[in-house]
Amino acid sequence: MGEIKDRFKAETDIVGAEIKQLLKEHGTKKIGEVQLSQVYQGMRGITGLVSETSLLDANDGIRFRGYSIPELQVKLPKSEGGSEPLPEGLFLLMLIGGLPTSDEVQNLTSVWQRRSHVPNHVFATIEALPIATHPMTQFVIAIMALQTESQFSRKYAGGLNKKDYWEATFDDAMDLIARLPRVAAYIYRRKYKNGEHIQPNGLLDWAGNFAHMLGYEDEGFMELMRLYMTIHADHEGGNVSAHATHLVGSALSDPYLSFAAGMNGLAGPLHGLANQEVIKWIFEMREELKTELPTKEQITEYVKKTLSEGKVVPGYGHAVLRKTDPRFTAQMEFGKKHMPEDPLVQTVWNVYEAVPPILKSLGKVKNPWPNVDAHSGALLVHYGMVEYDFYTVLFGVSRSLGVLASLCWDRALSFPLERPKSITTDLVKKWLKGEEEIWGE
Ligand code: AMX
Repeated sequence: MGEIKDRFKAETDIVGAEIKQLLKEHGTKKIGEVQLSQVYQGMRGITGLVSETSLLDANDGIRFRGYSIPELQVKLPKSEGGSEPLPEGLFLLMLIGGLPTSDEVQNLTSVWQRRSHVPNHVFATIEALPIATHPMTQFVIAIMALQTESQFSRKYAGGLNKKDYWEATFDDAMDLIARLPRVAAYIYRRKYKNGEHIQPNGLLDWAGNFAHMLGYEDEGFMELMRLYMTIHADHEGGNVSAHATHLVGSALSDPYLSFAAGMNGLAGPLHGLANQEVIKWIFEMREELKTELPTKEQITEYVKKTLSEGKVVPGYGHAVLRKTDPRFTAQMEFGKKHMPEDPLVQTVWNVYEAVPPILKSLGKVKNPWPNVDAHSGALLVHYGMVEYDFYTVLFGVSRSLGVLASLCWDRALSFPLERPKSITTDLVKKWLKGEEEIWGE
């Protein structure tokens, strides 16, 4: 553990010094102009954040410290006999930069195993909720219950030197990531498996152990979890879950409070909840058409019906991406390798052929291609995880890797409170008439 922390500190010191110099020399350089429409339309295209862990290209998709998903599938360490990357490796890459060795990844697995204890009051808090409570709500409440363990919050109350914020943040991030699989698996077993819980297996890696605690021992499912936890981890800094975690963290709210905020954002249907919406939509289509494998023509008609009801086609479109999401492609490859004959998986592929031309024909959808959520559910159903209400929790466990690595960087680089300027439409009208100016605070 000490070694990871030392390397992180050394790396952030170097980057911190570079940023200082860079701002001294170029701090007043303009990097873009903001149009009035962008202010009203979700700040699309406004560059206003720094997030060191990953960068999204509209056409190439996500790159983690410069590496694409296909590259990482080759270069990151795997479990023995496995072929999917271990998410521990991706975390180290995002946290420190540079591809980790197998030994470094194994070391992190042991660190997280040692730090994975979840206090009983967290389980009692979950148990106090009605069983019908959505798994994401249970997940967020459990994270809040875990906040009693925050070292940042305890040390801050005791008078923490600014220079040491990063270290307490780092410790909280490690503890929280280590604990999340146990919390998530507890919610799953409580809600869907009669509360028959499964103890952790200390011999397994982080994602393999998560699969085990969920109740899935199939090696294929464990490999899926390793892939799933890797590809959902980060998508640069502006998406709702990453941005919310960063924003709340900028108030020096500890990592538990900050991550819970991010998870509340992930629970929205335009963000992480889309993965449950996709499979629900496909199940409803199959039921209405009374077939397991609808034809492309039938799918086309069903998509048109969805749109005519004023609904979005879940799993399609993206705020930044303009091509098929490489995270979709990685899952499609997994499907081709492990379950090419599965009718649900084939339906996902048929939907992929049917939807883009229809969305394109609407003329307003900027990206007609599938995103990560269009595929994930079908793979999970294949292994028996049919409880789609739970899927966003899986996404959330994975997302902790990226947003908490980023939060460590935020504190190490001493990023300040985030506080953009907002305006009123009344001010806009006066500004357009030349009566008032729009100034930043
Ligand atoms: N189906 C139908 N209409 C869509 C659409 C889709 N999949 N994607 C975009 N549109 C519509 C928008 O609703 C908007 O319509 P409006 O002008 O009548 O309000 C118009 O096309 C323009 O939108 P956009 O600029 O292309 O997208 P955006 O940046 O505003 O929103 C997103 C992006 C993801 C919210 C949107 O594509 C969407 O709602 N997709 C379906 C939900 C989904 O899959 N979300 C998951 C995203 C990935 C993730 O975060 N996990």
